[in-house]
Amino acid sequence: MANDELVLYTIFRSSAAWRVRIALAIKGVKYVSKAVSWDNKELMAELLSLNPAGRIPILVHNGRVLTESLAIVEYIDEVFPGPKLLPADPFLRLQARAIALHITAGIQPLQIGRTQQKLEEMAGEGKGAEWAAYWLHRGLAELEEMVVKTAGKYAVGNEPTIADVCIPSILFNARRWNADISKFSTLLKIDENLAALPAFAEAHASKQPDAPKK
Ligand SMILES: N[C@@H](CCC(=O)N[C@@H](CS)C(=O)NCC(=O)O)C(=O)O
Repeated sequence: MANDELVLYTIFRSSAAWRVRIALAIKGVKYVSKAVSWDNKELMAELLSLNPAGRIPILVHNGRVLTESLAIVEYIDEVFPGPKLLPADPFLRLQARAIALHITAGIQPLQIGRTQQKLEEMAGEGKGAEWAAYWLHRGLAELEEMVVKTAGKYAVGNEPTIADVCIPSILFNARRWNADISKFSTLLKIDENLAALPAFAEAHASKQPDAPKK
């Protein structure tokens, strides 16, 4: 794996790219980070040629184009050695995937930029942010109830899984859009435990080369 070439199309605060950064960091895999800017026409043409959905993350591994963050995380887990993100036990694996899907399919698309923009066009200025805060709060309230049943130190038991890969960025978005998450104590504790792990710290939005300098 020493000669593998990996290029990640990313943006520092993209929640979907953040998941892939965590998975790569957990496996200790080095990659080249290509910061995307939606205003850069040349880069956008390149991105669209790789992913017709025009979305990030895109991971190019030895010339193979990988899209969809959860599919990429599973690929990374299968291809690279290191701690496993999908538990060996089928029921624990289901729980980890169910949490990951609740976040990535059940919450994230409702609060993303393109959803907010369309809503503002249809319902008026300021409605996009209000909508995002509502769905983040509701989706995370549901998630809190889920993790109360599954959590140990992390979302499912005491080892980080694909579920945990999805947690820091959705809580970051909740804070960004002013959703009140103060009562979700299990989620907040998991987030704190994850933040203490070097791979999660390294993948944080604030640590990315394209993050605004303070
Ligand atoms: N289901 C996709 C979602 C990807 C996604 O929504 N990416 C965002 C950044 S977090 C994006 O590219 N947004 C640009 C757009 O929606 O046009 C995944 O998990 O990879």
